[in-house]
Amino acid sequence: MSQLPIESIRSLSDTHPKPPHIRFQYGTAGFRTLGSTLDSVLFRVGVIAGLRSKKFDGQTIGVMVTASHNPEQDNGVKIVDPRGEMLEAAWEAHATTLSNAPTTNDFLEALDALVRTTKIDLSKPARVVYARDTRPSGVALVSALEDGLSAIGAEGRNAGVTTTPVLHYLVKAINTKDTPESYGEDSEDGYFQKLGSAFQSLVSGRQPLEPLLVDCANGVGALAALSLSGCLGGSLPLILENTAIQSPGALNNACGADYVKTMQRLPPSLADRLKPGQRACSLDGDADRLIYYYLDERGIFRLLDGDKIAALVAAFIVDLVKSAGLENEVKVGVVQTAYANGASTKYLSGRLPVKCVATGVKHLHHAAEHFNVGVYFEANGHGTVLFSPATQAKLAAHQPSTPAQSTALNHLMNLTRLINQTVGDALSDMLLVEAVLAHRSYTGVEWDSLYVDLPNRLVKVVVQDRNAFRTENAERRLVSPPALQAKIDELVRRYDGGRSFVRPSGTEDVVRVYAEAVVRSQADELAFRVAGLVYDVAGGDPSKRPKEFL
Ligand code: 16G
Ligand code: MG
Repeated sequence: MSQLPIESIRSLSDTHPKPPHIRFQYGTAGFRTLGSTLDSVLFRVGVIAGLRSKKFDGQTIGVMVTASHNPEQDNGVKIVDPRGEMLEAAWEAHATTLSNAPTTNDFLEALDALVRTTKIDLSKPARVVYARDTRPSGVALVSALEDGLSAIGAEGRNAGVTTTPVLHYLVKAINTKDTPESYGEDSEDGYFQKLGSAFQSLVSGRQPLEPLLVDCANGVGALAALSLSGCLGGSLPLILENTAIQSPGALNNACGADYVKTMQRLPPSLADRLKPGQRACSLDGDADRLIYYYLDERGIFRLLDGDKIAALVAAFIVDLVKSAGLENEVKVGVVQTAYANGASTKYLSGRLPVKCVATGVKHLHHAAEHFNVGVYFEANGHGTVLFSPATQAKLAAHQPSTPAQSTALNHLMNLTRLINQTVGDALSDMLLVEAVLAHRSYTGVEWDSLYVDLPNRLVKVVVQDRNAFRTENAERRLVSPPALQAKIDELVRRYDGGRSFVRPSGTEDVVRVYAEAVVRSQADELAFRVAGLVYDVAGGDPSKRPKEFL
């Protein structure tokens, strides 16, 4: 058995010391914090990714340097497993432990323990593909990562500046290259060509689409959307907005999917740009979230969030499956979280199976794998559609018995090429939405009217210890602190169509409160009153209780 290259790790690790007094955590979306504190983490992630690759017999592992929708000064890093999926949970814990080893010696000891407990054969090769978004701190962080890769002797491939979903795609494409499961050419251009050709086949013969305004959040999505638009052959005119990737501080600032969904309003920069009735969408800072919207004829902002996307797409796929003559063989299901608007759950569960899981892409992704076709979206715009391998084989083998069946089957096959199967991609999802709108001849108005959202409100509460909050039933109920859930239930009963839940955030040191009700003022009041209950039980100093918590 080979040994860890102790000396090479030691000398490079000493140039990337861990800052004292900071505790890092590989959370829901990897490590994420102030970019200036992450140097040692990136170095160590390089070493860990190398080991993870050895563990998989030299298959390529991905590393993405991004902090998504966070402000520009933040940065982060996440590891992508060989099939293009998020890192396995057990290794999230290993990554956390290794990132917190105080000294180089402690780091080496922890590495040694990891190699022994997970039985890694160090003689195997290691390959890692990595990319970053447009954050200024990314340049130095990538070079720390490269030091980590060289310390462990991993072969690195720099995919440059690209989106999170492209990096996930690359991992899968590299690992399936020249195999029967080949996922496509292993380059960004190869990916966009694949999406572009699937999209053009899907919309050919339909009415030309009106131009779509795309808010690129002043991030990497601007570059990606530009490349993608070159692969669409004019089938979808894109008007790219918020593309200032060089302007300091512009990233995600008053724009992007998170801003639009949280504020439930138009990015101010689009105020003079969007005409009533025109469709627009916002990407987030690493282009894995998508939110649509439009202004109605009175100029009022209307949101088409992840729930509306799920409703649009799931109903379309169900219809295609039926038209292809496959309704008895291919079952479509939907996965949501507690944040899904109650009206969307009602709309969907009247049509197909709907499952609710805990927040975070990996939970939705895994649940969606249990369906033949699993449509999953978080209300915040993360999501995709998974076609199980058996279903893909079934589509390929199915003999249509009428021309109509054949057309529907073709559309389904094109959807499997259009939709990113590794992780949600804002740009792939955008093409998916546009293809469905073209098929249905829907404008934003008709899409919006599939169901009417219940008014809802999200509130953050700063508490002394968010770990005191524990949930069950896919985060819809609290089991601790004791007795709090009973008080929430008591309150919710007083509101028409009321629903509320409380969960600790996985990305910020706060507790989140969600509430919805039939009337806007009631949704707001319910959210603030539940927030008040939370504050009283766990917030600390009563004199600091926010006054809006009634
Ligand atoms: C992360 C998750 C997202 C989730 C959000 C919840 C990924 C790639 N991202 O951004 O899915 O909705 O966290 O944040 O998994 P919260 O726990 O702070 O509410
Ligand atoms: Mg993101």
